[in-house]
Amino acid sequence: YYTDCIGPNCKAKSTDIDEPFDATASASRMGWGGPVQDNMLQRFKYNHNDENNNSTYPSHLLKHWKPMPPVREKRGKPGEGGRGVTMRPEQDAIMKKKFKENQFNILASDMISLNRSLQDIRQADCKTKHYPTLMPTTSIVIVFHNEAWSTLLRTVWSVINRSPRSLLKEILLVDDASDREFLGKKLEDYVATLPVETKVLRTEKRSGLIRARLLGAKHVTGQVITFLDAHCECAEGWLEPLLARIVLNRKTVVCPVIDVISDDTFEYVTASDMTWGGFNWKLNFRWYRVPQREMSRRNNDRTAPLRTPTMAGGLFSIDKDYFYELGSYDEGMDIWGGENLEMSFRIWMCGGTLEISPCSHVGHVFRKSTPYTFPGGTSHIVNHNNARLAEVWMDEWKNFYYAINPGASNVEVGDVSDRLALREKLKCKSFRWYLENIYPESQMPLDYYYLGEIKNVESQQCLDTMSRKSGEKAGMSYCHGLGGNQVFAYTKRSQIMSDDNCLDASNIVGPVSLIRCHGLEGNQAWVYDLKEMTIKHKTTDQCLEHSMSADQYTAILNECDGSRSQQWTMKSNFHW
Ligand code: UD2
Ligand code: MN
Repeated sequence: YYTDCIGPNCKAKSTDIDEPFDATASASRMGWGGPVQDNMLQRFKYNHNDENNNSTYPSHLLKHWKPMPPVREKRGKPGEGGRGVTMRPEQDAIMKKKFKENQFNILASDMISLNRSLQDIRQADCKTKHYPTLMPTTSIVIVFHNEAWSTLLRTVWSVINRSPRSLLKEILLVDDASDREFLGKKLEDYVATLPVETKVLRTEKRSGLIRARLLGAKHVTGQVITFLDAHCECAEGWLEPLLARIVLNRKTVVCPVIDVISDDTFEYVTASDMTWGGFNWKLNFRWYRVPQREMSRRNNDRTAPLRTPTMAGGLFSIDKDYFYELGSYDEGMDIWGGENLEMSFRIWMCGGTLEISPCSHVGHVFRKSTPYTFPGGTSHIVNHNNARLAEVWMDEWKNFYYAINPGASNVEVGDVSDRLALREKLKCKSFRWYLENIYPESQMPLDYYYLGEIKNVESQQCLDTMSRKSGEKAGMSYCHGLGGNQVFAYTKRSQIMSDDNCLDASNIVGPVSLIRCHGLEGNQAWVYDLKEMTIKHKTTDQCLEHSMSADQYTAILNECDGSRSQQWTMKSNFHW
């Protein structure tokens, strides 16, 4: 997925909005008579600016933040410069055995220095950007449950090595009831030797990442909270662009571009800065390509902050006071999941801004599955968290979630009255407003006629995605009435869609397929005729038919002939 940028937008010339700036001259204009001292910055309470999203920082107060003195490149040592490491074949067996403990290759991580260097992977224009002279301090909050020693401490070292000391207030490590011995006293002894104040906090019992972050946030003394996962590496210049946005508007929540640290070799691989965060009906966070609309808003400047509908969740900076004003996190959410979309919706709907800063890069080890336990069962917990966010923030669009994920309707949501009261108190806008203004490209149709199963009159079977991927043909099967793969929305844009795929007639005659919705009508536009009960392909005027001949488990496109195999009902028999 993380392909590099292709297509016309990528070549767009970046225009650097910042003017050149002489820090010394400006400092004397401010009456300081010399270069800005680090301790002055620390005491400065930056100017809160709430309302004006388009404000710019006075250019005479901008400076070029000098890069940290680079960590001495230990050429030849494994993994330096972000390179991956390779294992000797005889290590294969033990590597595989130990992989499960963390769901990444711990042998590779252990071979690499905690202090390893990385390439400066930023776009050229990012390296010469000027940021406000006076910026808030930040505390880094890293929560973990049974994280490996080397990944956790490489995260910490990357913060120390690549953040301007004047901006870094402290590092807070929140141990969420790990039962690995080395995360006990030994960790405390180790962090006591670090050059930046680093504390270890501990939850009394397993709390999940949401409540663990809340514990960390409580101890923050900096002006901004910056959250990181426990298996990250911050790249050169990662922090300044995040804090600079908060200076301009403290209701801006800023994420870095999340690069990929290979779970196998620990190679640092740059991710595309042309993707933003979205979500599907199942309420999974997903990366999608940034639409031209947003590119244009940024004048095709690929270094300009990108407004994103949602964030991945683990890596972001937020003004501390704003974090609490906005309702911090939903404490009713357990272990993992849901909090990222919950906070994304809350930010946008309640008057904030959520951005990705393309000049800020932090690597993260993406894992294919989770290494730790979910007490009570993974799907139960994730469904519970997602149901809470759907109930509080999504208005009628919560039905898409319950329809495609029937298991979630039975899950106990718990009390959400506090969160609803918060939404009231903050006078947050509706989910429709969010879809219309922030995320018109969403997979959730704004207006739709129908959400439910589509049943063939003759065979009494239902259209079924069969969990197939985009590009494969649509299926037909016994109507089970449970939703899931048999749920379709018939939208006012004439789509018949299931999650992010649409019924598509790319074969003029023959089976119809399910293809990623493009919203451009064409092969994906259908008209349901209530009286004739036909589903007609708009451009060819052909009818959808349950093929009973060669392959009876598909729907095909055929000349309309009035037969019962071309009649369909759209009637809902779901209870939500
Ligand atoms: C992503 C986010 C993660 C979080 C999650 C949804 C990124 C890079 N990661 O999943 O931050 O938003 O989506 O909830 O955006 N942890 C605990 N206690 C627990 C479980 C986890 O402290 O009970 C820690 C864990 O050790 C890690 C962090 O929480 O440091 C995030 O967990 P993850 O890395 O398993 O989540 P990830 O990256 O799959
Ligand atoms: Mn993670």
